[in-house]
Amino acid sequence: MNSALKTILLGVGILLINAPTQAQTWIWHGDGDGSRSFVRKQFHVSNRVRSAELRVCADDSAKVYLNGKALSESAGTSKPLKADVTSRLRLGRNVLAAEATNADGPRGVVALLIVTLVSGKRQIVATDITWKAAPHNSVGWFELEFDDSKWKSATMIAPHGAKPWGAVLLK
Ligand SMILES: [Ca+2]
Repeated sequence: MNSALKTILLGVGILLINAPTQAQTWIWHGDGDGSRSFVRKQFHVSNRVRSAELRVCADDSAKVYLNGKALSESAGTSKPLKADVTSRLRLGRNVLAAEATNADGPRGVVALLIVTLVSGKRQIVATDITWKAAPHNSVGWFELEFDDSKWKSATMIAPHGAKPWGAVLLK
């Protein structure tokens, strides 16, 4: 293969990899202070799921829950969570939640869930200010049935890819 073609293919590859990563942002609650942040997002799956991949990273770490079930105890910058969650999604309402903990310095949590439905349609659930966030937990806060209407909208810390973390979800 000549080098020009290689460059073009590499460029297309990078575009494809980066395409679903524009939306997700590092989030936290309130003013971005505090050593722990509880975040959650309800979303709707309208058709049967062909495949679903979840990636989550927190500074410094996070416990991650999908539909009330724990997926990871320690999704952190050195080892982001990367999981096939195809069998864990359900038709209708779902909830993705994370308890992020910061030891010191920068803090935040970023998540990207890419769902491909049997129809071929792709659905993306990514951390942004539409997530709910709180400095304290409540009973059942990571469960589907939990009423998060009193929780505030999450605060954006930085876009995914920004320093000091870089594109951690693509590693
Ligand atoms: Ca930190």
